[in-house]
Amino acid sequence: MAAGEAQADCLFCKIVAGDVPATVVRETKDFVAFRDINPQAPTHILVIPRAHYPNAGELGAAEPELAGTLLAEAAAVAAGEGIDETGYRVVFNTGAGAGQTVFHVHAHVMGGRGLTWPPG
Ligand code: DGP
Repeated sequence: MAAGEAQADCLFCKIVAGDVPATVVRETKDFVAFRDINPQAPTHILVIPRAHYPNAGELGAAEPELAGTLLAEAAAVAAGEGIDETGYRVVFNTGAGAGQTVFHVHAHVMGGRGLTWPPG
């Protein structure tokens, strides 16, 4: 298996391929951003690279430029949703113990309400 290659059993690879429907808010040649099916804030978007990496650390190690651009994409999504002025949060859950349930790296971009710290 080549690094970044689509995985047949990966839900987010299926969204990238258009085989599972999603409410897409932004697409580039490298990224897809879509609404979370179980939103935890009024605005809750997932930003994913089209390439398959299991988590943010593995993406950053393999493709640091793509990982950096993912942060710019998250900011572009926040601006597009109008939450950049009020503040928003970008989260990468990494590992099941931290709540990761889909093992295709994704940035949660959340805003539209006050966000407390520390998170749960
Ligand atoms: P995490 O727990 O960090 O791995 O986040 C996975 C997120 O993916 C979670 O917030 C719910 C969301 N999700 C799971 N299945 C689907 C789906 O089929 N469609 C969409 N849009 N989001 C999904």
